[in-house]
Amino acid sequence: AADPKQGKEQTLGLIKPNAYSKRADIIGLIKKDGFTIAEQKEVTLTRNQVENFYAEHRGKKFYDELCTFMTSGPTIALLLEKADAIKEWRRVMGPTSVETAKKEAPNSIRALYGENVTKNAAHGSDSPESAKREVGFFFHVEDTYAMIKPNAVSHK
Ligand code: RTP
Ligand code: MG
Repeated sequence: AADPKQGKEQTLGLIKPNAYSKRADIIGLIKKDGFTIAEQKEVTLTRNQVENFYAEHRGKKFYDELCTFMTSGPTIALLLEKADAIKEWRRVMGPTSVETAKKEAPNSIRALYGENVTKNAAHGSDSPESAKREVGFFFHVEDTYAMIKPNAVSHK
């Protein structure tokens, strides 16, 4: 979501479980690249949470392996802010495939910290709509979702 006051955009970044031990290095790169980390949270995702987060991939051949991996250890969730943050963060992460990342973007996070296409170190939202949904998944749900999801506003 763009902030008209600063011209900045928000996106959801994840440091996936395989890169948790490198989180300090990765956060250093993120800051060096000019992102503001507006919020940060450490969470070990449950199977249910991952299946919901990655619901768009349900039924694909990599879905089960992806969900198992994402519950295998702690994840760092980051609310990132920068001009054009969604595209910028995906550029900094590099291609999904670590093999491709190493060839085409050797300084990218996935080239440096990914192990394979599943354990590829990082996640980033791919559109303003998914950024809004994914930021709400980890942060301030009351601000982002309650407005549009009728059954999330009932406190009775
Ligand atoms: P992400 O959603 O995690 O930012 O990654 P992405 O947009 O670059 O890739 P996407 O197509 O959305 O896939 C989500 C995650 O699933 C795993 N994956 N494995 N074995 C495979 O062929 C395969 N393809 C995707 C990766 O962990 C990918 O980041
Ligand atoms: Mg994706």
